[in-house]
Amino acid sequence: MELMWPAVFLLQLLYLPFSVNVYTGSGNRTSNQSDVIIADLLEVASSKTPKSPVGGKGQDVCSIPCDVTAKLLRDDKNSLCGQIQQSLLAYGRSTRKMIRDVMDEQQRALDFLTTQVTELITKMQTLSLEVQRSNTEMYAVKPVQSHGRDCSDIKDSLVSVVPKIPSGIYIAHPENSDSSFEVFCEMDYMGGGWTVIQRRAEGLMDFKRPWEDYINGFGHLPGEHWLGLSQVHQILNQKETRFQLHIALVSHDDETAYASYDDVHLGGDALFYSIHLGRYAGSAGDAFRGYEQEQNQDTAPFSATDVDNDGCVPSCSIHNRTVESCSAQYNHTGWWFNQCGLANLNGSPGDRGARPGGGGGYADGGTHILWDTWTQNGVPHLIKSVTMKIRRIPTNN
Ligand SMILES: [Ca+2]
Repeated sequence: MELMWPAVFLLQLLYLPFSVNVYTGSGNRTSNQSDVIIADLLEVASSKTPKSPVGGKGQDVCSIPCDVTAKLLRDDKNSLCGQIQQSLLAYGRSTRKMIRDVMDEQQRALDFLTTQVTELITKMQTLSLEVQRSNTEMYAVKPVQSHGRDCSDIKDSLVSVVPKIPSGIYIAHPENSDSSFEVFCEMDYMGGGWTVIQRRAEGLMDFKRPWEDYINGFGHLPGEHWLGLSQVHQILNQKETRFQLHIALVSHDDETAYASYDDVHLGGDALFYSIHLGRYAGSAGDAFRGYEQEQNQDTAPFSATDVDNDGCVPSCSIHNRTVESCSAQYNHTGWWFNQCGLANLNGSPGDRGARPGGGGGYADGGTHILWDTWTQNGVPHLIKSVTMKIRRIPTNN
């Protein structure tokens, strides 16, 4: 019976340190507490062992000497402490792995959500463009298969046979040109016969375009678009014709203004489609020419973000800023920039709140539609929409 005590204590020792470890969560404290437990157990063992008076009856009931038992217990303690430390290390490793796994899982979930959000934004933009297209197409109907050299010519040829000529898409085939292309004709505005060469409205069409796009045109003819320098040049370059340019502006406050030039023509591709303007008339001011010589864009060649023909060679200082590329400065749009000038109708319509102080001009960083001679209390209007169109000037010949 006496031999059973050490065995029982050993079994208790096997379990106690683990339970202590779980609740303390500290390897150092476990080691100290194991010492205490073993000391307690030794004390209990000695109290349970019947003590006999020295030299009395039953003196040698302790068949295993107490110092041997203590040594066994110490060995077991050391062994258990080692096991506990190994367990703690394994526990730490598995915990770190678990945390890593959880974080990886979270990252995967985040990546998935990011992808979904991006897809939704793309879908929303596509839908917005569709809505814009369907809104504008309701008055464009379908391309009218009438054609002529330009919208003025088409109007002249239809006016005697059609009571009311509708605005919409027609086919232009300029004189001496070997190509024909679609154009949007405004047949109601100021007598009709206008070929639209540019239109900004909602700002959904991206006008940050390379040189090639500005040459060939982009956008939707009934809505926001740029007809293309090549096409405009073909129309303006017809023999024995003169064209006027009309620019109609609408501000975010729904005020309107216009600028008109009684003559306009473009240089060819070798001259980078430089613009040449006649006399100005209008209510918006002559932003093409500006107030000072360096602001004058008349005769300036066209520039885009990838073709720099502007007047900043190699750079110019505008409002204490060094500017090398006006296109880059003006939101990577294309225009007849000089240094850089007060006009850029290819900027973004933007929103009312985007411009500090509510005004226009260079201070906004040049991302907006700029026609900075149109001012109110000395501050340029914030422009919501613009249309540029050309029409033949009747000649006596
Ligand atoms: Ca430059």
